[in-house]
Parts: sequence; C-alpha cells; structure tokens
Amino acid sequence: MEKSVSDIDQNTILKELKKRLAFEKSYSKVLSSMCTPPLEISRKISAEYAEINLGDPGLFPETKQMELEALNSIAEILQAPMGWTGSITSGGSESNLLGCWTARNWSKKTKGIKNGTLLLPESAHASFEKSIDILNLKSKWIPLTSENKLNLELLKEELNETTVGIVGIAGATGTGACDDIKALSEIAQDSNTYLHVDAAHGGMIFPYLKDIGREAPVFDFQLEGVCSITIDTHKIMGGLIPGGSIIYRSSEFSKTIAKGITYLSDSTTKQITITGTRPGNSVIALWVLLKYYGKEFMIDRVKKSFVLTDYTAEKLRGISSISLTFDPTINIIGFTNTKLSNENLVAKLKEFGWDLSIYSNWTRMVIMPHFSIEMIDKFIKDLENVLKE
Ligand code: 0PR
Repeated sequence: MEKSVSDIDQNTILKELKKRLAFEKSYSKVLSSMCTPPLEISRKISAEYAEINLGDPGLFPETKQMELEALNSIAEILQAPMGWTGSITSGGSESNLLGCWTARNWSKKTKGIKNGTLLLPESAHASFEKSIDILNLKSKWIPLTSENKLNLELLKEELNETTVGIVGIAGATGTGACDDIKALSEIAQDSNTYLHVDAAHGGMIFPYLKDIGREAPVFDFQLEGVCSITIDTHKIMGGLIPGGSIIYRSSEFSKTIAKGITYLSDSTTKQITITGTRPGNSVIALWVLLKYYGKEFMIDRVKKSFVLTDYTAEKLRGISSISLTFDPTINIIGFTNTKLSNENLVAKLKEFGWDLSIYSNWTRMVIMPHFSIEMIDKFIKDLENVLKE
C-alpha cells in the first residue's frame, strides 16, 4: 500500500539524498566548469521563494519590478543607452537563441530577408548550432585568426544582402578570446546588419579588468552597431544555476519577437523569452547580488580568478612535457602534452578526482572563484605524477 503524505519521513529522504549526492555538491576538484557554487544567501533565497513564477508577472509584481531593477544594473554595466530592453533567461543558450531569433525577425521585417544566413565565428558556442537548426537559418562559420578571433576579412567576403545577422564572441568557450567587436560594430553599422554579441562568459569579466589593472576589450553598447548582448549570471558572477540575461539596445529589436499572452493575470503581459514559466527565486537572488554585493564583489571574483589563472599557467609552463596552446587572456587555459593523448590524460586525472575537459585538440581548464592555491598545487602534483608514469 502507498504511504500517506503524513507518513513520509523527510529526514530519511534528506539523509538518502545526502548520501547519494555527496560527491556532486562539491566543486573542490572541478577544473572544467564555467559554473561555480552560488553564495549561501542565494541558496537561502532559492528555498524561500521557490514558488514565484515570472511567467505570470501579474501574480508577482514585486518580483517583476526586481527583475527590471536587476536588468537595469546589467544594462548599466553594459553601457546600454536609454530605451534598452531585456530579460532574465535560463542561461546563455536561451539568450543566444533569442538573439538569433531577433536578428532573423528584424531582418525580415526591416529588409524583407527570408531564408537568410547567419555569419558567426568558428569559436561560437554550440548554442548557435542549436539556434540555427531551430530557426531554420543558413549559416557561414567564419575561420579564426592566429589569435583565435573571428577573421574580419573573411567575414566581409561573406557579408551580403541575405545576411540576417553577425555574431561576435566576447570570451570564447574554448580560449576566452574576445573578437574585435569594435570592428564588427563598424561593419554592422555600415551594412545595416544585426550584430549579436555572446558575452555569456566574458560579459561579467571584461567590465572589471581596468579595475584590476588589466587591458579590457570594448564589447558593449558603447559600440553603436551592437544590437543585443548575452550575459550569464550563473558563470563568474555566481548567481543561481541556471541564470542568464539578454539586453537589447532598443525595443525596435525585441518587439519583433514579443508575444502577448492575454489570459495571464496581467493581460498586457508580453513575453520576450523562450520559456514561459520562469523562476522568480533566481531573479531575486540576482537582485541581491547586484544590489548588495555589486561592483566590489565582482572585482574581487575576477581578480581572484585572474591571479589563480596566472599562477596555474606559470606552474604548467614549468612542466617540460606541457605546452600552453595560447597565452591565457582571461580565466581559460588550454594545454597539450607530449606524454599522453588528451583523452588519456583527462581519464587518468579523473582517477585522482579531477575534472578537466577537452576542447578541440587541447585540454581545457576554466579557473573559477572556487579555485585556491592549495587546490592548484595539489592538482599540479597529481598532473606531474600522471605524466611521469
Ligand atoms: N556562450 C558561451 C560563450 C558559453 O561558453 C556558453 C556555455 C554558452 C553561451 C551557453 O550557456 P549556458 O550553458 O548557460 O546555456 N559555457 C559553458 C561551457 O560550455 C557551459 C558549461 C557550464 C559547461 C558548466 C560545463 C559546465 O560544467 O563551458
């Protein structure tokens, strides 16, 4: 016979979960992830406000207002002009899909382009492959320069009256490279083409580089050709997982995908997201991060990641069988070794509990704020042992 609800012993369930998930809760040996554990306060907020659904904002007007305030802070970081619009999303993939969807619809509406082509660098994240498939777009993947940036000359050769949009990457998944968004912006403006910038990872890093005395590429709305920007909140910022955002220069763009949902409690609701139901707790936690933790908190996180990246790169350079694939420009490291295949190396390190990933033909590390000097020292020791065997 099934148990009645009152018979269910929560403590037993929680104990079982604790046992089963013990190893999944910790990032203490995760060297491959752009995610990092959220703050304690975010976890509390997550539990406290689990029932809020921003898909029906009329029921939760205060949370809707907090979403606007959080977006306003992100728009300020991105130097968006008056009249910007945007939304909190489920992460970079949704934001990129929204950017591509908007590029397609805006190009159709303003220029009559049908069955058009999206131009994007070979470094673009897999979410663009999904977007191209879902939106039935054609695509041209533009090769990269020796600095892993989109090759502008090759892009210009492909640009024509069937182009629905250009994608630039500010912080590429595999290398951290930032495309020349200034040049892309000029090309986009000159040709009246939609430009979407994927700053899912770099968007919360580049704005703080000057503060830590490093060179910072310009990738944001200061560049007038930039139409929309993806920026994730669950990456270096440490918001609840998952969480992201997209900001548009103006409603001229976002209104081409807006859908009115008249049966909701606020019948004027217009959605500019893929998802309908959206978690309010994630937005509230983000609002707290932006309002109470803010700039100094982000500078600390970025600084810590960069100091640790330099430290890790230095240690790796000290191992004779290892070569760095590129000089790290942000907190992403790629390396190859002369002893083992990337697959074998990653598998052997996994035996010691370490998680690394393989990108293209190099072993990849993402140095997030959950790293520490002790963690890196331990890792380097295990790596040296594995390579010695
Ligand atoms: N754009 C860029 C530049 C990205 O690197 C990513 C994902 C996305 C968009 C898509 O973002 P969402 O995953 O939020 O939809 N970057 C991470 C990566 O591929 C995703 C990830 C995160 C993978 C944590 C593994 C992991 O443990 O590395």
